[in-house]
Amino acid sequence: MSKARAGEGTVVIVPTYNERESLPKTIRRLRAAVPEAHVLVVDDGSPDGTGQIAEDLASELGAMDVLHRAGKAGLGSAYVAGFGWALERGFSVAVEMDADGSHQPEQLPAILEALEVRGADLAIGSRWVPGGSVENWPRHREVLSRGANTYTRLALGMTVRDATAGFRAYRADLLGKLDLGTVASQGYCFQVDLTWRAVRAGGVVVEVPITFVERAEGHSKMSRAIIAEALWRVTAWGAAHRAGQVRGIFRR
Ligand SMILES: Nc1nc2c(ncn2[C@@H]2O[C@H](COP(=O)(O)OP(=O)(O)OP(=O)(O)O)[C@@H](O)[C@H]2O)c(=O)[nH]1
Ligand SMILES: [Mg+2]
Repeated sequence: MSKARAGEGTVVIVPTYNERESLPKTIRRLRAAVPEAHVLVVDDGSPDGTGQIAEDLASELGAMDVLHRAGKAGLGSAYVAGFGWALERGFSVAVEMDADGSHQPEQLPAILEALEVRGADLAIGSRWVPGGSVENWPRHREVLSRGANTYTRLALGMTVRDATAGFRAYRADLLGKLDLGTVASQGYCFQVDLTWRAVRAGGVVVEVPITFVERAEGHSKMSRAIIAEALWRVTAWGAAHRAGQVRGIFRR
């Protein structure tokens, strides 16, 4: 049975896979930083027992639910499930946040403010705008992230500087227009996919500088397969977009 109340409000969706050390700290910091936000953990049957830890936290703290899924099905599908849950319950804002401490809950108010004050439909916590940064990242990670974002900007013709970023807030009205049932991308590519859908749906996208902190505990789920997925999908979307533009020119 869900403990969420229906109606207005913000829900912070936190996907987890083997985050038993990080999750409690992250959720407590989140509750202190944004006490009014509801929390939804989407756990994919973590073998380390993160799902039960999340349940214990929900009983202790309240205003928190846990969605348990049978097995590891990817970050993208965890968020799509979480968004569906949030839209069904009438939340007006849905936030994406990692459990591993990379996204600092104390910076969430600034992201949410971009929705309230700057008219954003999607506010992205960005590493690659002035004032944004990364802490404790090896050089190769920075090169990869900057390179992926430059490639994405060129391939898709978007102006967003950090389209792979995963600390972000969506207005539910925008999410409802993004045809979430057709999202197939999983890793970083999921973030690019939703940014691209948001831009094409006419959403106002605003980037807010954040400091991204490398995880201190647990293990990264990033892999060569996730990088390869981003590369081929972005290339395919870019090619389809350019082909559409060319057809448009000939139709004039
Ligand atoms: N439910 C669910 N959560 C996942 C899955 N894969 C990753 N996550 C969670 O998504 C968040 C981001 O995953 P990370 O492993 O930190 O991946 P990343 O942030 O892209 O990579 P790093 O920068 O190396 O940490 C974490 O909270 C993970 O536990 C998945 O398949 N299912
Ligand atoms: Mg991480």
